[in-house]
Amino acid sequence: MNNTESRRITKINGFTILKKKIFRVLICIIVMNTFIISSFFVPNVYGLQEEIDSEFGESPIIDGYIDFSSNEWNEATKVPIELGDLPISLWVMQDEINLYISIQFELEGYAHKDTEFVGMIISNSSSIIPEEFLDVKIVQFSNKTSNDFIFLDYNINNSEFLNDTKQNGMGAAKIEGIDSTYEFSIPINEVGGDENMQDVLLEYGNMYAFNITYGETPVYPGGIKKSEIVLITIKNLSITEPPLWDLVFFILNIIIFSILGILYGFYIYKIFKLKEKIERIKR
Ligand SMILES: [Ca+2]
Ligand SMILES: [Ca+2]
Repeated sequence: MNNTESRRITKINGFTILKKKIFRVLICIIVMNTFIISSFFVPNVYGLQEEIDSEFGESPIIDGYIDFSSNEWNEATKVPIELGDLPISLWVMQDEINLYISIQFELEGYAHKDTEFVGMIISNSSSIIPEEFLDVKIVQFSNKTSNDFIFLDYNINNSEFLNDTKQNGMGAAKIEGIDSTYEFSIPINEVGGDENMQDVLLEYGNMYAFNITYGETPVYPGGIKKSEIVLITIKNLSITEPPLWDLVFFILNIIIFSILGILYGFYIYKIFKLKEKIERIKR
């Protein structure tokens, strides 16, 4: 190979390396652009909804009255949210058996209708797609002056609100002057009327979408005038267990698995010994 040929080959190799480098840089640019552009188009499922973590606390009395003298709802997670153009206070807490939700807002006297209601349409999961909302709890006023109301439990089938065969949970409310106070309790880990899945099963540690609704006429869902979806996470029961139990459980696990390991080792050892014995007899 003469010098000219050698220079030509070096040049070709250099050009090939350069082409490879350019190709790699181009691939990197395309991948980065695809990532950046796609991030604008991936729907942010949780981004728009307020996320609320439930807190453990002393069970409130569901009577439509917040008893501050007994520190009722003291441990609740309290968040302000906008129900359309209506600012409300949303309080969330739980004990071992129920999730508790309180909704409070102010309306001028003339704006409080006799048939005011507040409801919660509950999703089967954290998904906010309409098909996932299956369970409805409503406190419906029939007369605000005499404070007459009823608690209603519905299930949704093809967008139609159907009465549950059995009501699960409780709800109560009070309208005093400009103040409306609603209190709800919903069982955790319990399915009511489960033959037809009439309630959503709220499980510890899971997040659920709640559509908080306000309306003025007892027609559902047509009477709903304002609503807002929030995501509520039910706190895990195990978090409240004393750490001592976790430690005891951990130690017990180690002991049990150590014993099993020793027994298994002994078993293998015996098999080998038996094998040796058989071979000796054969000889
Ligand atoms: Ca109360
Ligand atoms: Ca229901």
